[in-house]
Amino acid sequence: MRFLSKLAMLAILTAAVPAAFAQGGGTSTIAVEQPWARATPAGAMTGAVYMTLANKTKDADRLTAASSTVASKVQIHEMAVVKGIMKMRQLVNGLAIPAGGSVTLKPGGYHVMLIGLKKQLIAGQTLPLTLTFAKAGNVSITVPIQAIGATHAGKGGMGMGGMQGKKSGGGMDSMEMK
Ligand SMILES: [Cu+2]
Repeated sequence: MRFLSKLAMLAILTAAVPAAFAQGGGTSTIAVEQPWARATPAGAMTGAVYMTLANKTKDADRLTAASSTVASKVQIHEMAVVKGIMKMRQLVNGLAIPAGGSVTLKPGGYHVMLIGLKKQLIAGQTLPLTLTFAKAGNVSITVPIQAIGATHAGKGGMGMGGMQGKKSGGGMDSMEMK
């Protein structure tokens, strides 16, 4: 019964958060701020989406999954330098968002990976993305697509070309898992 009462409490908390906090997710307790995706070259099979996730509650939450109609598969990835080489891996347990804190997904770090792109991502257009949180549930957002060279972090270098290179060096499926 403890689980049920927790659920009820969550429902109350959720209802108390103004809808304006979340783009497109009227009942979410996670704010998705400044989402953007990087445009892709013709024929690219992967893309990346970045954003800041702000947790407005006193409970830690977790981004556990994502989906989009423009990709056959969407994963939560981390990019890190391992022995001088930039590598990315899937965060199979999701991405933690601390209570009252925020996590920024940006080039060279965390990102939402679009795998098996069904269409080219063109700058100036948008793509739909649904994020699934352990507690906040589903949040659907519209993600603006920015030019290939765009970077909000102020440091370029990790373009889609690099990701494509990774792909040819073994493929996404053989990527090292956590
Ligand atoms: Cu990735």
